[in-house]
Amino acid sequence: MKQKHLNFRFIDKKVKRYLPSKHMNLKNLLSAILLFASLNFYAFGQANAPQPYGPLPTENQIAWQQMEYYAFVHLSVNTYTDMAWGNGDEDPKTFNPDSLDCRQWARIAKEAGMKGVIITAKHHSGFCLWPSKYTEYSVKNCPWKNGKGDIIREMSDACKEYGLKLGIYLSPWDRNRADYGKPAYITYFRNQLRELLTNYGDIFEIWFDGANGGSGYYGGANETRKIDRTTYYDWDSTYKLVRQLQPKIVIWNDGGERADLRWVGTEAGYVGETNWSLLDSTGDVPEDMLRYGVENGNKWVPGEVNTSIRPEWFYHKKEDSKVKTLPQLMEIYYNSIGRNATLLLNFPIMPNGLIHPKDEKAVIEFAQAVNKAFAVNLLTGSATEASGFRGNDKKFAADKAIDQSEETYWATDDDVKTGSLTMNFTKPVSFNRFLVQEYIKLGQRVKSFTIEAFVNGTWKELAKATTIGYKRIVRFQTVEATKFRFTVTDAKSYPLISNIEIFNAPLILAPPTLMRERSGDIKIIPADAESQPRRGESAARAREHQSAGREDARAREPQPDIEACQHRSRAHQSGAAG
Ligand code: FUL
Repeated sequence: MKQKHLNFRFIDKKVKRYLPSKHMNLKNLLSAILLFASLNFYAFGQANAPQPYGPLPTENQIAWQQMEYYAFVHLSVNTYTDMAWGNGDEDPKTFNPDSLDCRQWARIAKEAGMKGVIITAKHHSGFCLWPSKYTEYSVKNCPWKNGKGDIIREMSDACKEYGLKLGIYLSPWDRNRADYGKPAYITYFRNQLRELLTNYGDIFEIWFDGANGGSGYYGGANETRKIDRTTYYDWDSTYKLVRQLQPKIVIWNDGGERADLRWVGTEAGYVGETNWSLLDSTGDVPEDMLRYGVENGNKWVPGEVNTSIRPEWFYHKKEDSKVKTLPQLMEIYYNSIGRNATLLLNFPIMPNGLIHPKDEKAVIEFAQAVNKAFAVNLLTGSATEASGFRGNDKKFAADKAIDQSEETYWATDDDVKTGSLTMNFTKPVSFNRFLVQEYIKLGQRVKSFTIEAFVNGTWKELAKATTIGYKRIVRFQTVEATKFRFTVTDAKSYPLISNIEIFNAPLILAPPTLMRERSGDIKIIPADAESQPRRGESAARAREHQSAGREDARAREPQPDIEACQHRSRAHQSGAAG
């Protein structure tokens, strides 16, 4: 069914006899008015406003999701011992980032297109990057700035200068404290939270890492301590304190009570292709729920993809040759921001207090490639038709999905869970990326969709995909077409589509990646499987491979055995956290 436009020829005939004339009487005039009104209603009705469906995001979660991309910085005493984690007994005298420049970090983040920075105010070592009044294990007792420095202050000032938001990582596990595991530590932890959430301006996100390897210095006890992570931290009360001090904050927590954001179950830089922003508010969250969310979950807990630009979180010189390549970073982009998550990309800070030039180069090239890929939305100005729209009300018509407004959307009637948008181009258009967004303020609804291109007189399926959420980007090999069709094939409730765009991303020229699987087989992964027809193939032949391209896309979902080679195990998954 096409969009219903007013048929003026039909109107002409029908109303001719009612048009005002010198012989017209009052009765006829009234009838004419009524007829016009009803025809107008038939053509463009007034629909009921769409109602929320299922759990909804808070304003804070929406503001956070719109940030899309932000930085992590890791710096602590273990930067100077070349360890992944500090034990808690590292001498503060070793901590001397003599060229420390938070403005360099902020500049790089800004130039890379990031919207904020989350800093490890306290990592598991317990060493504090700010002069906390509750401990001596901090910058107060290090040679840097003769113990007068405050890295959180410098970071906060730099963020303000560069227009970035500030986030704080405060490790609940503290390997330095003698009272860790006892009730007194919770008071200490909350005192520190109060300092951090009071003295440094607005904080957009707080990170409560669930890692706990058990062993530590613990004020000289040098032992293994287990805590019951379901009760020890009393997260409920801590969350209240956090929200009271920072009403606009979002809370990340992978270890305790359900917070505002969820870990996606891996640090390898991807979330599931299916990604519901929902979880159940109680009960365990196994890895697959973290990865894919829970379709019928009762709480809005969207995923954040956290990964490092190098293999580890802290700086290790030996990793100077292991900075992620452009194709790897692009892959991460599509598998995080392109799959309804945000991307939190880490910079390990060098012992001198700076981001390594190789990391800077990588992240700037990454930003340029993303900008190029999404520079020109080829749907702008194309003629749009919907299979139908809500109550025939122009407010919900097809063009609302291409009007560049976040507040308008194409919507179907209450009982219609499928439907399509077709774009007609005035001349053939080449493209290889599709971007789509749901109006998540009223819930996440779409379960599956397809995209097709009209090539040489027939519709060819480019891809089949599942969830959308805040943003979904689909890649496929370049196709040249005169029409494009997006079809919602299943949804939990009538879909609300706020935006669709298509792009022709340039090919990324880089060598393929070689990966050894557990079986011993070597897998060759092309740097850019899409963007252009396969080498040596004509465009027409390449188009026949569109469905094969879809298979490629599925194969890119990291498989468990491949992933095992990439994925560092997390101590808190081992159960050591108690
Ligand atoms: C993990 C920690 O153990 C790592 O050191 C790092 O901080 C990462 C972001 O979270 O759980």
